[in-house]
Amino acid sequence: MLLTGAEIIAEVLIEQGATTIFGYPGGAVLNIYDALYEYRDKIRHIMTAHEEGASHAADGYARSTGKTGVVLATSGPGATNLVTGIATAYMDSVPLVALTGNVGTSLIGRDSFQEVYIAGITMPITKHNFVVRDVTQLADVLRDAFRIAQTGRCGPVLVDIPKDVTAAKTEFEPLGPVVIPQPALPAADDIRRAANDINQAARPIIYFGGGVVSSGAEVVLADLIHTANIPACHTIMGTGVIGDSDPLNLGMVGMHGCFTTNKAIDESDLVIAIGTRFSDRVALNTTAFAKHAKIIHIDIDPSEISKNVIAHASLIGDVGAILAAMLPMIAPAEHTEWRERITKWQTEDYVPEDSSEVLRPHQIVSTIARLAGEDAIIATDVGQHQMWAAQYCERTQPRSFLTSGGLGTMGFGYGAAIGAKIANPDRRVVHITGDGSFHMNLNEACTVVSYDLPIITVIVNNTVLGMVRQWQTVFYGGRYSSTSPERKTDFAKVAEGFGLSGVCVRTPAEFEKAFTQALADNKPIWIECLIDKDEKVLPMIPAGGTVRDMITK
Ligand SMILES: Cc1ncc(C[n+]2csc(CCOP(=O)(O)OP(=O)(O)O)c2C)c(N)n1
Repeated sequence: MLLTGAEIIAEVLIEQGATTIFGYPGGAVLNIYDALYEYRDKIRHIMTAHEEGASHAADGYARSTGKTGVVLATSGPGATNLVTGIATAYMDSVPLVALTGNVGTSLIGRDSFQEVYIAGITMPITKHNFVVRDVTQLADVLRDAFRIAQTGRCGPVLVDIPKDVTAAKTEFEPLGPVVIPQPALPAADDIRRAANDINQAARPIIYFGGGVVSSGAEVVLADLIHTANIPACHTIMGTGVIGDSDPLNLGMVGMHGCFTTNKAIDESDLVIAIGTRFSDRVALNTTAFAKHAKIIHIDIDPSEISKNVIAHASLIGDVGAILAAMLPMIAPAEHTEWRERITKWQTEDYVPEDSSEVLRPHQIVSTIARLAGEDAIIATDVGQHQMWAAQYCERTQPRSFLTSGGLGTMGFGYGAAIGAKIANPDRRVVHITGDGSFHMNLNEACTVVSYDLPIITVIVNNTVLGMVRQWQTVFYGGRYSSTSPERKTDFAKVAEGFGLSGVCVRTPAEFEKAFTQALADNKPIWIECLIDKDEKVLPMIPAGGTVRDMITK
């Protein structure tokens, strides 16, 4: 059939299963928006307050479902407003297709109104990007974008489309969804060798990350952990993969991980790293990390092997498929002595003190986890509240804790919560934010109200840029340069102005009452929690340090 470029975009989105897109209109994408009007029964377009919000929403949609998120923006400032969202998705390996309009092909390169070279700008933060100059190539380029976003290690792909390409016509033939090639399994001998190492280890530990979530490998990972009785720890991206109540789950590793976890890595004789990349938040000191251990690295991306920490052996491919192939070769074990040592360390773990008079951050998060239940999705912004959320959120399912791990993007949370709620209308979505982060994205309240999304936003308000201030306390002798903005924002009034409700609470009892009410009302709401500005995220290992440098006060 003969279609315009704009209609072809709509057809390919449908063909690839993308029935929801997030975006914001403008001159260069007018033809696309006109087509979206025509296709409004088949494609739901969610208009956010800001293109950055749209990009985080598409990302939250993808993280919470495993499907590819799609975001659409106009040329120039619309396109550059996507940059933070694209970089966020890139750092956390989230499949995303970003569509940008551009000025007409005859205007490209002339500093035309709202022209930017977005393909150049996003080159280092996309897996790949395209500029489509000929409508006859549009359908295949879009299909390629979906294929690349989901192949191997997932990530964002950008397709820039000049305005005249969206108006031009060509023949279109529908195809099915792109086929994602499955990576080959490593050689059987290599898998056997790794299994033998695991069988022989006296003090093994599994350290896993977001790759397990991308691969959907949570069940086979749990089987491995339980068959061989191997204690496991995770990065922030691996939160929820194994429930906190599992005695073999030692919790989070790294800068704000528990003492036991970091100690166990330090004393282990074998680290089995699965779907993770030894980032500087985990392997804070790359030469001292697990220095008594042999390291087996299992990952889909060969470029991660020995990038930060030298691996003694590696298995490249889909982590779920590799673990499934390895499982029959794993001998049941007890590791009694090793587990006893770990249990003893657990008695030395940092435990924050509860209070009934003032709100303590761990109590806020534990209350959310308890009242919202296991099925709730938690989305966070970035800062201390993010770490408290990770430490105490008690998720038991993958894809239920959405956070910007790699880029650490303040302003990620509200958009991500919107994307998650659109994708999962029957699940509770709670957005945990800080007062600093929330000032970066509270404009998305209008989106939440427009689409009637009952997202509960919990603002952990310490009145300061807490995480940066914590570093100033610990490493700069309390010289608080520009971390106390002295803002006088009345969140409840602002909420009201946007058309949702807001309350402010100061004690655990008040918070529990407000949160319970919010769950019952099932409407969008902001709950502001006033906490002390000197609350710290503990424990903490300073950058470049080891478990021996851990701070607990
Ligand atoms: C976009 C962006 N700008 C700056 C930073 C640096 N940064 C990291 S944490 C933080 C403070 C966050 O403050 P807030 O959201 O109030 O959370 P809190 O740490 O107080 O819980 C800042 C400024 C960042 N991560 N992202």
